[in-house]
Amino acid sequence: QPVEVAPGAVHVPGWLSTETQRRLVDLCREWSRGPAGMRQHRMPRGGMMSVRMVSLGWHWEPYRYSRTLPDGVPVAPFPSLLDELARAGVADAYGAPLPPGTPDYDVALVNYYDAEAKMGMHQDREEQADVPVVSLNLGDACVFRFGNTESRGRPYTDVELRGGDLFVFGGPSRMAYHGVPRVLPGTADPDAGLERGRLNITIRASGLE
Ligand code: MD5
Ligand code: FE
Repeated sequence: QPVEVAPGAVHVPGWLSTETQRRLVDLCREWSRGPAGMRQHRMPRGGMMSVRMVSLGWHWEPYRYSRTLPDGVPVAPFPSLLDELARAGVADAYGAPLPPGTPDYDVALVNYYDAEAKMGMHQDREEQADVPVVSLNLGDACVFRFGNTESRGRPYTDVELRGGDLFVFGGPSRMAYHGVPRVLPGTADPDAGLERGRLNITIRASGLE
């Protein structure tokens, strides 16, 4: 039941089984622990991001990738499960697998949103490869704002993303501005493993060596 929101931007509601959601929530908890675990980043102008993040494969911070955290701690490895889910997600969203020769998925950002967290409109432009981004959603629903490639402003489309949903952004939508204006607290399925807050796993190909 894929829904094309814009060319190359496809929402697949209810893509993850309840069991896979629980497994991913457990893995997010593991990835969040330890010195390479979840942190809150400072933006270049001084404010703190409200979303908490952990990176796998490459460390993302505003606005660059590196192999180590600022304190020299190595980044946790990129799990092959996320490559498998990303490829399966693209195939289901687009109705065709990624073409041979597409660079491999090698980085994931796990974003945790509490009830008050938001993400401003931005582009994902640190990657050097033009490969669709895959977004997996767990826990509370949110309003996801999908914009245009020209500016942070209108036109945009607001989509409700719920726990278990898949979203794939590629082709002409890869450089669209997007953000999360609000979380919808208390909307998570209690059987899906996350009682409060929203987790988003965004899987990407960095195109970096
Ligand atoms: C989130 N995360 O819900 C979103 C989901 C981020 C981020 O935006 O950068 O961590 S991933 C949404 C996304 C990725 C790449 C392209 C587009 C959307 N897009 O073209 O709209 O926490
Ligand atoms: Fe983004």
